Amino acid sequence: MNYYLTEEQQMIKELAAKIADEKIKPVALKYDEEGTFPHDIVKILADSDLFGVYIGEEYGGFGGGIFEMALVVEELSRACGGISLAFAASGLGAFPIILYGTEEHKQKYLPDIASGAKLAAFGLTEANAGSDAAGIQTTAVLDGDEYVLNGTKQWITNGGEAEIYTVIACTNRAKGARGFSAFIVEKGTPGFSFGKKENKMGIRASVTSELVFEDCRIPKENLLSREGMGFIVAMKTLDRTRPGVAAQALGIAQGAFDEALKYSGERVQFNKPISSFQAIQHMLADMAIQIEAARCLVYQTCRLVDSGEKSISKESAMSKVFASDTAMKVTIDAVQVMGGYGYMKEYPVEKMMRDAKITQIYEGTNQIQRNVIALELIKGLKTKK
Ligand code: COS
Repeated sequence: MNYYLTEEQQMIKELAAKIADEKIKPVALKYDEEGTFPHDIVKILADSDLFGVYIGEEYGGFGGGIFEMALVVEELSRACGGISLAFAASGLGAFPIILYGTEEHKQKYLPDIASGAKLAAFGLTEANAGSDAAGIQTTAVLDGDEYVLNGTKQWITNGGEAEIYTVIACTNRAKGARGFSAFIVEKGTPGFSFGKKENKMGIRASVTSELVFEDCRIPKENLLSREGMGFIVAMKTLDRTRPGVAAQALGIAQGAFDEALKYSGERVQFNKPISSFQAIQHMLADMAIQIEAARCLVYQTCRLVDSGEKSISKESAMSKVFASDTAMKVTIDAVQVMGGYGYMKEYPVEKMMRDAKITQIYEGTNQIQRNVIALELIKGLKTKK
C-alpha cells in the first residue's frame, strides 16, 4: 500500500528500519532473556538523531509530529517491541512539556530529549489508580517557592533510566479531576528515588519501575500549565501518544507476520512447503489484511493528530484498540503457523506474542478505550438532537 509518505518521512522510516534489522534483531532475544535495558541501542538511536523526530526544530528536533514518531516506533517494534519502548516512552514523558511547557521549560528540557542525551518518562499510574486515573494518591503541596511531593508511582516505563519525569499529583483533593496538577521532576532531586523494578511477561528489554517521592521538593516553576490542569494534561497527552502504542502493536504484528510468511515457504511437510496448503494461506491472508487495515487507521489517525484537529480522543482510542487487538491475533497466529518451532525461544514469534499483550493494556486498557469511543459516539448523538 502506498501511504504517500513525504521524502523526509520515508527517510526516517528507512533509517529506523535499518537500525531495526541490523542492530536490534540480532540482540532482541538476548535482551528479552536477560531483561536488561538496551543502553547500546539507545545510543545508536540517539546518534542517528531519531529521538528528535517529533520535537520542534527550535529545540534541536526534526520538526515532525506524532506520525514521524509512529513511523520510528513501528519499524523498531518489528524487531523488538521492548527495545522500541525506550524511544516511545521518552515521547510519552516529553509530550506534556511539548503541549503545556513554558518557553523556559521547552528550552531547558526538550533539546536533551531531542538529542537522546536524556530519556523522559511519564508518571501517572499508581497501585490503586490504573484505569481510574483520577484515583491517584500522590500529593503535591505548595510550600513557599517549592512543591513538596509525596507518594509512589507504579509501572513507570523508563523509570530509573530517564532523567526527566512528568508526574501527575493531587494538589486539591476536594476538586476531583480538577484537583490534579502536572510537574516536571528531575532524576537526582532529593526525596525522589526508584523502587521495585518489575519482572515482566513481555517487553522485557524495557525497564518498568516504581517512582518514590518522599518529601521531594521541586521548584514551583516546574508546574506544567496551571494547578488543577493535571488530569487534562494527562488525558491530552494520552490522546496524542496512544497512536504510538498502536504503532508499536503494528510493528510487532508486522514482525511476526514476516517470520511466519518466511517460515511457511521454508517448512516442508507432506513433500510440499506448508505455504502451498490453503489452511496456511488463509491464515497468512487474514494476518496481512488485518495488518494493512491497522496501518491505514494508525497512519490516518497520526495525520489527524498532527493536523492540529482538537477532537482526536475517539480516533486515537480506535487506532490503539484495533492495532493492539490485531497484534495479539496476528502474533498468536504466527506461532500457530510455525507450530512447535513457533513455541520455541530459538524463533522470535513466541516473544512477539508476549510483547503484543501489553499493547492491549497500557496507556489505557482496550476496555477503557472502548468507553472513550462509546462516550464520544453518544456525545455525537446528543449534539445532533
Ligand atoms: N481531553 C480533554 N479533557 C478530557 C479528556 C480528554 N481526552 N478526557 C477527560 N477529560 C476531562 C473531562 O471533560 C472532565 O472535565 P471537567 O472536569 O471539566 O468535566 C475531566 O477531564 C474528567 O473526565 P471524566 O469525568 O471523563 O473522568 P473519569 O474519572 O471518568 O476518567 C477515563 C476518564 C476513564 C477516560 C480516564 O480515567 C482514563 O483515561 N483512564 C485510563 C488511564 C490510562 O490511560 N492509564 C495509563 C497510564 S499511562 S501508561
